[in-house]
Amino acid sequence: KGLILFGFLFFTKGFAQERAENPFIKHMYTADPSAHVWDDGRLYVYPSHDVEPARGCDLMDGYHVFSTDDMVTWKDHGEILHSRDVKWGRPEGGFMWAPDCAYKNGKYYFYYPHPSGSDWNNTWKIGVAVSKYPDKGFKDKGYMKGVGGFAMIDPSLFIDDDGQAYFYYGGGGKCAAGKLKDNMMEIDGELKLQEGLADFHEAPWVFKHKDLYYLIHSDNAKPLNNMVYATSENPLGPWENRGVFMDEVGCGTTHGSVVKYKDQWYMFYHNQALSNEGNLRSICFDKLFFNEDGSIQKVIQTK
Ligand code: FUB
Repeated sequence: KGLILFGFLFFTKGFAQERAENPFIKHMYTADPSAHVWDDGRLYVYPSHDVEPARGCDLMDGYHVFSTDDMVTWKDHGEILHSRDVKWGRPEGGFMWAPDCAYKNGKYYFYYPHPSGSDWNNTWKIGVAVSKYPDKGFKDKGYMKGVGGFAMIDPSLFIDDDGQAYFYYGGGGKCAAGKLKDNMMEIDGELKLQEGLADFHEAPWVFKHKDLYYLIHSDNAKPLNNMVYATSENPLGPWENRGVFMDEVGCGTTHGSVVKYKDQWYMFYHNQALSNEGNLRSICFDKLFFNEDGSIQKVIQTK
């Protein structure tokens, strides 16, 4: 009997560890997950923080970071930046939207969109905070220069194999990108509108798989957006649209990131499963698989 019980416990534990417990952060509302694997061997997720009451994205006011080394147990490292820490920011706070983080020359650079004045709709900047650590010690260093012209939201960073950093951002139908200088705060040359994307809405994220560059983003499908992808042989395009790889998530927004960890690719995304309310979102992940020809198989969302 003891042996049978041991076998049962072993089987259920193994099964539980294989499963993605979605949403995997349950003690607070989170959205727009940007996932990275850093040199310490852990996978870190930098999301937005939705807060109650579910009034809209105006109350989002600070960022937490989460990490894991087994995709099962997640650590909340606490708040790494709040609007009160941003000297140039909107006096009333709020509107700390979808962030990303990059590692370069021994430092972590945290990028976040935030209005610089009370006229929140016309004063957005992409702020940059820097730290020696991935999960603490971030100090605001001001905002990126030479970035603007349209929706200043959804920054994301891609570091190529040769160490060159690329900066992407966009919303409202347009996506722009450019090389970053070594200081990680200035564009080297000019930002370029990304060509070849189809039905771009927002949430660009770039990664590389077998020498091919992939740009994922949300589309404008009604009533709910899907995640689509495009590929290119160049990190700045032009891109070839490859279609939907993840259906709508049951939420008014969709936004995510793709990362490889311990030989498995994952799609991080959010839904509203915990609240049933589009302004109180929760982050999830599921496995992502490629076909031999480089196309992405449809991501199956586990609930
Ligand atoms: O979280 C605020 C906004 O909602 C993001 O900037 C968009 O991508 C959408 O997810």
